[in-house]
Amino acid sequence: MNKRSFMHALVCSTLALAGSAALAQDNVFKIGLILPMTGQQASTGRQVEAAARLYMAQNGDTVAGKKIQLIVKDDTTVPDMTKRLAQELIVNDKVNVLAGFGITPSALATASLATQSKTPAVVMAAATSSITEASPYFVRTSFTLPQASVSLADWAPKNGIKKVVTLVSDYGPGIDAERFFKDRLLFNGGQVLESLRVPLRNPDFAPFLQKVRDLKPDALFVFVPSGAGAAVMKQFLERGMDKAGIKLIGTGDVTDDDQLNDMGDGALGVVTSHHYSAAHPSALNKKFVEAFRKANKGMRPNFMAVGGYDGMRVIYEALRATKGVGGGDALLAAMKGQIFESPRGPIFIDAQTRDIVQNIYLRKVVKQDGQLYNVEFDVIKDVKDPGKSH
Ligand code: VNL
Repeated sequence: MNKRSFMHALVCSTLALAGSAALAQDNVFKIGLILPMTGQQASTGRQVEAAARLYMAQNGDTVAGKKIQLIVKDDTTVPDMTKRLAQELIVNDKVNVLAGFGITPSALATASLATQSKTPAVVMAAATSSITEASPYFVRTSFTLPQASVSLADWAPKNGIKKVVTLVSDYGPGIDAERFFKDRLLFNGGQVLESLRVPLRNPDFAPFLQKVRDLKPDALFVFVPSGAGAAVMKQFLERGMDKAGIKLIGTGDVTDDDQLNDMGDGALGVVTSHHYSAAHPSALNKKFVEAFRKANKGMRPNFMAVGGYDGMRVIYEALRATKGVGGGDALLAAMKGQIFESPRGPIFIDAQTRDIVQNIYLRKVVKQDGQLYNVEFDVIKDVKDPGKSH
């Protein structure tokens, strides 16, 4: 055995041991929640952590005789760090479950560790379709970009939008959004004049928007990750794109509830498709939004928060179903097939794909009581990830 494969074997056996050691720990059930609490995607970490803590405050910290311990780690939005933290959580802390994952590269960096240690890993934020295929231990409670994008491509040509330019962040979820929006728009008789990609790190949208202006599409379709939407909106308006007759459309990441209310009236009328709006008109959501605000100095929950909240529910119910005695495989089995009402609407964890099936809503930015909201005006029910059938 050479040194490298020896090291590999050592890491594998350490991970395998860590997996069984978790069983031996009697009264504590540990959830390792890895999030970007600092760095470019810090708003996602803040939202998911707040929601996880709210879920625990509302549902108690003892399940099936086990005391739930939430261990939050900041990966600083750096995937290598996510991986290192996951390894520490598995080997040293002997966590029963991993969770969080603010961006796709962070989830992908952790896939092999989850697989080797047989640790279920609940993806609460990241949304590239292929993530759940990278490890059989991934279960997703966020959404996928193909899921969110195709409905908008069905809506657009029926509403006078035939020629579109796409503008996406140049990584997993952006590529998914671009491809699935475009394929569906072409299928519906529309046209994509150009597909532009901006770097994920410190993007400058200005040169791209100038190009869009010159191309004069009916609309600009945008995907940028949560936290970057306000910058796009600002530059879109500053360049007078709306006055030039170009509409802004996109997945709901761009009119993120975390930032929407600070975007100003220029955001009014923007149509997006997504799985969650803080304005979703259900009794359960009203209660969720109110409790979230109360616990977080008035902060409005966004789609990341709901992914964290529902992810905790999936973990709690898996622990309950396995009566506190199940290892990773038993917990994973108990996560598959869960079906329940979320603040976003009814959701279902597809047992085959471990991915979420949920409603996708068409929404328009509207002012209600002096505040900007994504108000839902149509719904496509029980949408599976279209990325899985490709
Ligand atoms: C991802 C997808 C991240 C959608 C996002 O915000 C988002 C991802 C941080 O998969 O990296 O809105």
